[in-house]
Amino acid sequence: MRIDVVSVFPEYFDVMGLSLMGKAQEKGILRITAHNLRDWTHDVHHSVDDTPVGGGAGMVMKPSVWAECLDELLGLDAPDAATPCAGSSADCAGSPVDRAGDAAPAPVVIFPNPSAPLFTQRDATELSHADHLVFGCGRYEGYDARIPEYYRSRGVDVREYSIGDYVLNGGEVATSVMVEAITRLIPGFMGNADSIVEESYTGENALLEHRQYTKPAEWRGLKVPDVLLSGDHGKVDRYRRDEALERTNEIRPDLIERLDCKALDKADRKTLMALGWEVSAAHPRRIR
Ligand code: 6GU
Repeated sequence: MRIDVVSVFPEYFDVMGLSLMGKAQEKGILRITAHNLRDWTHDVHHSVDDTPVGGGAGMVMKPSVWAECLDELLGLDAPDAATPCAGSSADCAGSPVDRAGDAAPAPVVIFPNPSAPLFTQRDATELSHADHLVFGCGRYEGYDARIPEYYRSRGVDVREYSIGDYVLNGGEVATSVMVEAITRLIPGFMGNADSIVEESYTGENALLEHRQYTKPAEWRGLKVPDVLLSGDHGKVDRYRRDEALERTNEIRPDLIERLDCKALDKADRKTLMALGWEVSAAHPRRIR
């Protein structure tokens, strides 16, 4: 997978050479390049932003600089200046994407945006199958809305995502989060594929994970639950599954509401009923 990250602070992404992401790059299954958006400016001040049309606080990243950058990274021809893009998308571009090289795989462009839909494990899984991702990190009050609009009109798959209900100073940290969530799902990235399957939020029936313990069996007066020491794998699995259901019920009941009842076994149903859920419809429903 090729990942291009564009930011006015490309140094933010130096950390991507560390740990598993660094190893994946050495192994050649991943290539991450951080670019400085100011490299696509032409003025002496290398300015990338301007005041918001309509007024208001802060600065907005202007479309012209982003377009030169994205045209280059996506291998798109700039439109003829004499025939500005207007009207239907078919008028302003070859169809659907007039890219320079035919064989290049379709890239996905992602703009982190706190006012966009939430990025989920489902998005991470889908994007882990892409060949080329381009992340555009906004700063200040954001970026001109015509940037994503224009590239969509050229047939590019453009996504905007928020990583949670809180405000960050820019898209850099959000990009780091998404890149990590996506790249760890690339086949060959992790040593042990099982450790992906068992994690929270993975698969259709997402539950929070059970708690983990290691040795010693008693530490500072605190004991590991006896059942985990029993050697009975069936009992251990059931104990962990019940704990996952109980913790999810407590912390994230919204995830219980999304479970597919058909995918629950008899013991799951019994546990959920004891926790106050009705499990005979498509999804659990709280009854007490
Ligand atoms: Cl994607 N960007 C910024 N600036 N803040 C955020 C975010 C993104 N997601 C949550 N907060």
